[in-house]
Amino acid sequence: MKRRDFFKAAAAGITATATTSALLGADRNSRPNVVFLFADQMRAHDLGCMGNSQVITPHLDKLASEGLVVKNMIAASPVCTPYRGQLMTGRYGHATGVVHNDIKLPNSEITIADQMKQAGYHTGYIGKWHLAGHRDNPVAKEDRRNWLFWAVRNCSHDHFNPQYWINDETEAVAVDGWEPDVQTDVAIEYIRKHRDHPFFLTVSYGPPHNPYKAPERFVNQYEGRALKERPNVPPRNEKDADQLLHYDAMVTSLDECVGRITAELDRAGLRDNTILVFTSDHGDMLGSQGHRLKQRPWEESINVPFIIRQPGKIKAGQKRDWIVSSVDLMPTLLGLCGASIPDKVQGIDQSALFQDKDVEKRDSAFLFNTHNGGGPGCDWRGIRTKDWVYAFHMAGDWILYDLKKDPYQLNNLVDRPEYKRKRDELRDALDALRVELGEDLPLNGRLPDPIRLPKPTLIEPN
Ligand SMILES: [Ca+2]
Repeated sequence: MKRRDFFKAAAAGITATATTSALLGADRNSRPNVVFLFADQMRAHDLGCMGNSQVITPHLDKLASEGLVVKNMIAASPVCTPYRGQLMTGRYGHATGVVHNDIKLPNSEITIADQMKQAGYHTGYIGKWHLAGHRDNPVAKEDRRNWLFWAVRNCSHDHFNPQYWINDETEAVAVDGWEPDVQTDVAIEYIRKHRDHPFFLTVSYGPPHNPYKAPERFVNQYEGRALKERPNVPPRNEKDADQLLHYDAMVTSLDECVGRITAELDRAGLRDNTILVFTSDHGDMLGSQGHRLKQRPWEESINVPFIIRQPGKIKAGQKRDWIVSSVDLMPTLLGLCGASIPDKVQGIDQSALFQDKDVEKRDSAFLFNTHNGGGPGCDWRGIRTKDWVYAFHMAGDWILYDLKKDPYQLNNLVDRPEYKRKRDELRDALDALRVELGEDLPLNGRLPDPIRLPKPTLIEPN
């Protein structure tokens, strides 16, 4: 189907669900809208506003200058389905059962869309869902969890051949075009149709997830730029030589989409009454430490972008080193909208912190991964503070880094006797967190792949 025809079908789907919005109750000005945009597999470091001078992200950098950047936004379980479970429920995977990919979110869990709908919002979800317990079939209505407008392909990374199920359709529609562009068309139409009523729109983009292949027009923007690898990437195989280029170019394609959405909010007169978020579910090692993809405790895997703009409420131009966990997103968004937060939520409502009305409540983030669902990585648990990260696996201590002195994690201090005290302190804190959060799952499976670095360096003890 041509992009234009798909757009018409999606617009009809938006109109069909929009008719219910009059029944929801809240007035346009009583609640801020939310546009929650998230990438798949994008690292915090791949943004101009995070100090990366080679990736082209003008719209995201502008958004950052108009809002708040959190530099330590931590994916508590750095892989798709567990992150999405946390985003929906504000609860960790060990509590909901969504501990690895392709697990269905139990219908007994209360979702962010349930709460937003109850607060009078219309809800819309576009893009990748990955909480249905399968990958390719349409998602049953009861499993859409109160997302009223729905244009979803549950899980695919065929970004050049997007397909969607709209609302209750049983047949998928295949669309010509680059997936984020098509999704952004629909998002813009959703915003237009809902400008007179509070809405909560989530767009779950696919890139820069592998396969590492971006459209030529974005790759061309990098012509003449020599892209430098992060200092913790050992030499690549020749076949992977273009990975970083295509990854960065995919990020630039999302940047353009964000630019289109911000322009539409301006045009619709909704800029000031809309909370706009850009983030990602987890990062990508892209060769750092000799590892690829995600499910690792290193920064490239756990630290994700986070920009939030709310004119007049969140002071513009802030860059903060606060620790925020992915499990905090649900209660924080509910808090910003004045919606009620369910009792069983484990995350922290950071809305008052973001709006400058409170002090920091979190000094560490709990990290969890299990390998049972396949994919890279192994079973491990970890703790990330502003200055340190520590993790263990089934055979014992694994990593310890001083992030202030060693931001690229070139010196694993875990076995260094002079850091024993720090290691024990973090391990105790992690043990305490596990008890507090009720996590005691056994660690099984396999040991991690070895760490590979370009060349050893040495960090001196404190
Ligand atoms: Ca993912």
